[in-house]
Amino acid sequence: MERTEFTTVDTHTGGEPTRIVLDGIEADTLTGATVRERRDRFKATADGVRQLLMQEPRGHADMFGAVPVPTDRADLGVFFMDTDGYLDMCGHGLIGVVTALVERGELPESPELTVETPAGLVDVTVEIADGVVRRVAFENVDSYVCETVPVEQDGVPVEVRIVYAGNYFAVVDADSLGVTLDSEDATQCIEPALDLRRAVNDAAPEDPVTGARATVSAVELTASGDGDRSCVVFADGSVDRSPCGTGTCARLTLHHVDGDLAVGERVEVTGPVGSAFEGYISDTSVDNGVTVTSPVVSGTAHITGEHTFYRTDDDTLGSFTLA
Ligand code: PYC
Repeated sequence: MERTEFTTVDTHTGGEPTRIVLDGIEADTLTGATVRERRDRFKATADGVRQLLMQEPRGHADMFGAVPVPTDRADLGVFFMDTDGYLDMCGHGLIGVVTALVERGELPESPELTVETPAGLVDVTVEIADGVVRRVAFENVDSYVCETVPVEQDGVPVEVRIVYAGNYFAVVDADSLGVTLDSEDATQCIEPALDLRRAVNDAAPEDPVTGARATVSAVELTASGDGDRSCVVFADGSVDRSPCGTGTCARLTLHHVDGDLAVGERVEVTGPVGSAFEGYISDTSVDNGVTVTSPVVSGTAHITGEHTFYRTDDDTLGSFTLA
């Protein structure tokens, strides 16, 4: 009987998991000149590994993962995956990976690190005390508002704002979708969010900076009043338990463009299980007539355990998601 093994260290960032693959992936499925190329090669040649580690029975419907890869442009290269595919950037995942690798001695105990992601280079600041990472902040890639897309939800017109923050987000007021973020049951957000993502992507929004099509991967349902709250739905209906790192960047960018957030002013965004990220806009510029921000977001992660996963050749079930 043949057995393949994969070693992971798992973290959670404000309740949201990141399964970090340390060993077991064939090196020739990770080749490329950039982290994006390495991710694309993995996607083309070893997507079964993603499915095996993210989906049931070894993962679950809301599992999230990261694969550290070599780079000579930064201290660390990493790409991100979920039960359904890949994201170019992930804030909670980045906080989890940096926390785990610094605490395990696999990254230098340096307060300043750079990380190459498929979305680009990200600067990271690490607060460490007694060998424990207390907080990780990242300055995301450039973020900007793309456009407002009018869609109909159950015959009712809804205004959806498309924001690039390392991934394309459709940001919408939860009330306008008929859901509340006050409920303990965040699963009520899933169907309306997936319907909205389909409608928005059918409308083919454009990225005003690159001129390319902006394909939305995540929907951010928002509520304000008693502080900023959000619930981000992505992949095939996964709910981010954290406030979502890149989603928080999208939110900060919208606040800034709407004149509600000055450069340097700090805000906290709370996610569906009550955990919060803090953020601010560190700088702005203009590209192609569009206001571009540099959002900084910070949060805390914890290592939850280590795994060695097996796949034996007599295990015919493989991996699956429940339809
Ligand atoms: O933290 O950026 C994030 C994220 C994206 C999807 C899930 N989490």
